[in-house]
Amino acid sequence: MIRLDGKETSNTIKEEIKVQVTEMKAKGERVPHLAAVLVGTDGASLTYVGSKVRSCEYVGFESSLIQMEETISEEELLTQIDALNKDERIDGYIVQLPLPKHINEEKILLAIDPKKDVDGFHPANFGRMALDLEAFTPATPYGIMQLLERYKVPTSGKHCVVVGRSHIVGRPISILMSQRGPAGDATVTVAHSRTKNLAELTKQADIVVMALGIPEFLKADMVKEGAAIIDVGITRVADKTHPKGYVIKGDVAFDEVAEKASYITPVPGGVGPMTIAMLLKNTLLARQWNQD
Ligand code: L34
Repeated sequence: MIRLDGKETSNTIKEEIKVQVTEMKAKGERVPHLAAVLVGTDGASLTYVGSKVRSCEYVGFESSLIQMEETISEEELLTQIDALNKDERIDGYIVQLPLPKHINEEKILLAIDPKKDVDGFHPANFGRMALDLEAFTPATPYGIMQLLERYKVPTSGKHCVVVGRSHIVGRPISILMSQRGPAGDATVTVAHSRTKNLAELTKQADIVVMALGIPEFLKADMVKEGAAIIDVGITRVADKTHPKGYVIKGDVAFDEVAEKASYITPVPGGVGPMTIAMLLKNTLLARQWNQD
């Protein structure tokens, strides 16, 4: 069993980006600038956005964190987005999800200039990605593709079962893995809450991508011997014995599934850190694609 180490791989990618930033600086070029909009004070969102900003500093990017009150109106957020679209110093930005319930997420994502949409959530980017055109690829699926590619996990002609159909993970990874190219050429099945006999499907899979959000849902008796397991789940489960008051659980019962797996991503330290690294990669691409 080989652990797909997202922490280590994300560090490698950050080093690669850092080298490119140093070269940009040496040529007198402006370095990439990422902005992150965070609405409210959700603990997990604060952690993820904080990590994104710190990683920018590490690789030599400029970064801006825009924190807004939980109670702001949709109008106020749209005004902020308009300002970011117009701000020539900002190469790319993200609006951290989830947003408060009174704000229409779809409307917000549509307002982001596709050229600055380093999350790749705008329909223009998502559509371009699905049509094999140059586009920003959403960071989490992009990170999974990088892990598969860098660890040379066989995917061509393999049966991949994706569990979950979210716009951020399940849907895009199912498209990417069925496309031609590295980490692609797989035969993909998308399973979701209405799927019947899920275990029958996952047991046939050479690769399982779990993006459901239910802690330790995938058990050893649901997977084939030698399968590759990608765990995208990241749930904070209350645990008073821990200093933070919670532990982070993936969608996979790691210990028992690891015994049967050929490859497996841990949680934490798997897909999560890769998401951050690929956001940086997209910001570098934004800088390169939108040269002034
Ligand atoms: N707009 N919203 C937007 N873009 C995104 O790409 C995200 N996502 C998801 C939530 N909302 C978003 C993230 O950034 C999930 N996500 C994310 C990012 C980083 C990590 C997990 C999820 C991560 O670094 N995870 C660490 C543990 C961090 C902890 O201590 O909680 C890990 O090792 O898995």
